[in-house]
Amino acid sequence: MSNVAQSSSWTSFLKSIASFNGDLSSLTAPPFILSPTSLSEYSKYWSEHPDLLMEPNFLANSENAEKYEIEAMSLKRTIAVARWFISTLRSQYCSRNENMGSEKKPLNPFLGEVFVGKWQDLSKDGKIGTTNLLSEQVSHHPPVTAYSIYNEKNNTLLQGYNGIRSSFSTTSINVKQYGHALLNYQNLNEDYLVTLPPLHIEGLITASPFVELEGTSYIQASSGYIVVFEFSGRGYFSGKKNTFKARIYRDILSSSNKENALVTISGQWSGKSYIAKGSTTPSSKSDELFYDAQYKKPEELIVKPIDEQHELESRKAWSKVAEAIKKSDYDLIHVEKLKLENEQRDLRKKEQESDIKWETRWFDSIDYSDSSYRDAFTNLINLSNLSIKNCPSGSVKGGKYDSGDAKHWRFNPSKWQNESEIKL
Ligand code: CLR
Repeated sequence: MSNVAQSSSWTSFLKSIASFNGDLSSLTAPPFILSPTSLSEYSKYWSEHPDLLMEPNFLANSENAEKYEIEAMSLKRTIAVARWFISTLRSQYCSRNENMGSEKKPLNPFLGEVFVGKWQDLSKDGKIGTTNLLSEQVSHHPPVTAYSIYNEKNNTLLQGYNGIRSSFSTTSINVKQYGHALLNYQNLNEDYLVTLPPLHIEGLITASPFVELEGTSYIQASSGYIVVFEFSGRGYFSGKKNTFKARIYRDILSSSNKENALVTISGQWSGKSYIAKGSTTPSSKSDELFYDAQYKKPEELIVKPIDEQHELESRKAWSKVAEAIKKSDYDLIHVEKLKLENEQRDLRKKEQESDIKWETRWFDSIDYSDSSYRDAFTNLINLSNLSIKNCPSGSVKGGKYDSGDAKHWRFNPSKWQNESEIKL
């Protein structure tokens, strides 16, 4: 075991996890496990392969297509969306390990913190266009981040929000994700609902934490097709880490029997995966490569230099804390964090005194408890038989987690159009 793992700061951190109240952000961690990056930045992981996110646009139905052609094309687009989803996972769940040596504790965004940037079109023919990211901390207790990823050229909008609830079990931290992503291809008149998988953090005893995905994620298409992803760590499907199996069904009804799968995909989401027709598991020897996560590097988001940023922009607001973390200066980290936290506390106090509520900048909380209300989301919820409630992502309707309010964060484009202070 490493020195770090045996250090008193790590063992006391482990003890505090064992007795904590569920809010990971409230834990004081030793400096070597702190990341200089705020959680509000993590929204960028959804689009580090913009070409894959745009791909369904290039698989449109041909004019006067017959029914079977339309069916075939919507299946192709669903496969493309599944490929994009798999392509996000390495960035989402492995990038801290790859860039900083282990999973880290991100900075806990303050209410109203924003993070924005863009991906330039790297294609030769210019058909991808620029993709913009807007990320905003819409709640602090509990932490919730909302985001909008918009590509004007292809009229494509990915929006979503996420929060977590965690618990501790003997050697790992179990994390349930709340929220979802909604994908709209306006030119295709097609929508997708993406749910977020549960995960657990392993490697705590040895002070080298890493994430393992578990359980299920769904992608429901407005065409009816549904993709069911099953995740597992080392040793369940095979001896390899980060494995998954995905099955695509004609609709939720046919998904009750695995034999009904039209397409089966399997492999490692951080490595190679394969695809085959029908319900048999594809093999690396005889079947087609579905995705290779190591083949193309993630495209980096372009973010303005800090001195051009607004006070609410993540990297600017946290710059002194981030510097202190990079220097591993524990006292300075503490001092700079306290400054920020006190400022926030004062702001909230002033708001309370004058009876003003903090207004979110680009997102609205929409209450779906009125069952006569209809939009793309309610349509996808009905198709998928998933819960409409704000409960663990991917919970089924009528299941044991189907409870809570029915409020979800949605992007409000007119708020962004009227934005005068924050620039991309
Ligand atoms: C945030 C939303 C992203 C996907 C994602 C990836 C990693 C998760 C993160 C989410 C939430 C915060 C998280 C992190 C891994 C570790 C970190 C759970 C879900 C916790 C707070 C860190 C705990 C401290 C350990 C390093 C011991 O789309």
